[in-house]
Amino acid sequence: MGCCNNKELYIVCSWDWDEGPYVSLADLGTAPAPRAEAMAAAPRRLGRLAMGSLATAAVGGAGGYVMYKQRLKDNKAVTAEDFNAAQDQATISNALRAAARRESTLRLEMYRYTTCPYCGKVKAFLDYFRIPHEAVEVEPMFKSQLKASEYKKLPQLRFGGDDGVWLVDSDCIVDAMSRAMGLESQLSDPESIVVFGIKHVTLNINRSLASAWQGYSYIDAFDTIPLVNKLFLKVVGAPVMYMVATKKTFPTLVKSGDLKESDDWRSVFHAQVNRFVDEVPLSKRRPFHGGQKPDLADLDVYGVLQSIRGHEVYRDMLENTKISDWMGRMDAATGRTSE
Ligand SMILES: N[C@@H](CCC(=O)N[C@@H](CS)C(=O)NCC(=O)O)C(=O)O
Repeated sequence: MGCCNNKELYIVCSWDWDEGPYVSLADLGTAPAPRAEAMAAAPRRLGRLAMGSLATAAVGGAGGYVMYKQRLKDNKAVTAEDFNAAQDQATISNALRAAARRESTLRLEMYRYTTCPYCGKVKAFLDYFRIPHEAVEVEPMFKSQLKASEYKKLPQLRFGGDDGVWLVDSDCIVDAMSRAMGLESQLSDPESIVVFGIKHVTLNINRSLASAWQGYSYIDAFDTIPLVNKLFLKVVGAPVMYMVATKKTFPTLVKSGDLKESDDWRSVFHAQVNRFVDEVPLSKRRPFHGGQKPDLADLDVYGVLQSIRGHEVYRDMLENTKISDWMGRMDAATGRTSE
């Protein structure tokens, strides 16, 4: 994902911000109006435009809110535990063992959003252990790629293609894969680090409308997603994410004592990142949390942070915290080329 999103925002709104009132208002008419007439008509047109914009925003906002509520309901319709339990357990264990040995004959698909921190954890795990898989990008608005699954959250693994079995929920996936690989002890994972700031990452990405919009620019890279969905996602999705961050996530974090009303979100996020580096402490001699090799804490934190790669918040973090050397080492360990 690139940092060109502010430019896109500018393009979407350019009729409004960029042009002088006389030129742009005359351009809005069908026939060229004489200057005096055009100037007299200008306030009326401006009024109509303002009303139109307000109505569109209100309809978009209300529509977004209804969709958001319905989505919360759908997401809760079945739990990950129940969904996983309903799968053919023998097929899952065989598939997991074969995948762990990298000998699977079954197709392994990982359904994800690029920007989902939970998906990032699973992706980092699969990449680090070189477990062959196809990443299937789910279009976040309508999630049509998930038609075959009753469970509606991501990440999800599917073994065996169309009629295959599913394994969902990042913790369930990583636990099951670790067990299949006999890795429990190597991958000890202190609770304090597992929960590494997913909410803080989301909060920072959605701290303003422009930032939330940029959070969706990654979608432009996927040709499988129709243009109209991309636009809808930005126009409706970004404001919804911004509202959720400011009106829901932030008050929840204040209530739970994770944040104070007066906290600067960016500084808190950076302090958290530095704490991860300092706690070990990470250095050339101790390159990973796990020592000479990454452990699950390394993979979790790396995975969560990959969900914002390419966003301004990621660049700012690399430049203004101590994480950058470790990030380079993790890129190399997971086979990702740093850009
Ligand atoms: N406990 C789950 C949480 C997964 C989750 O909340 N994923 C988000 C994306 S980051 C999701 O799918 N939200 C529902 C949606 O997009 O409708 C896990 O660890 O996998």
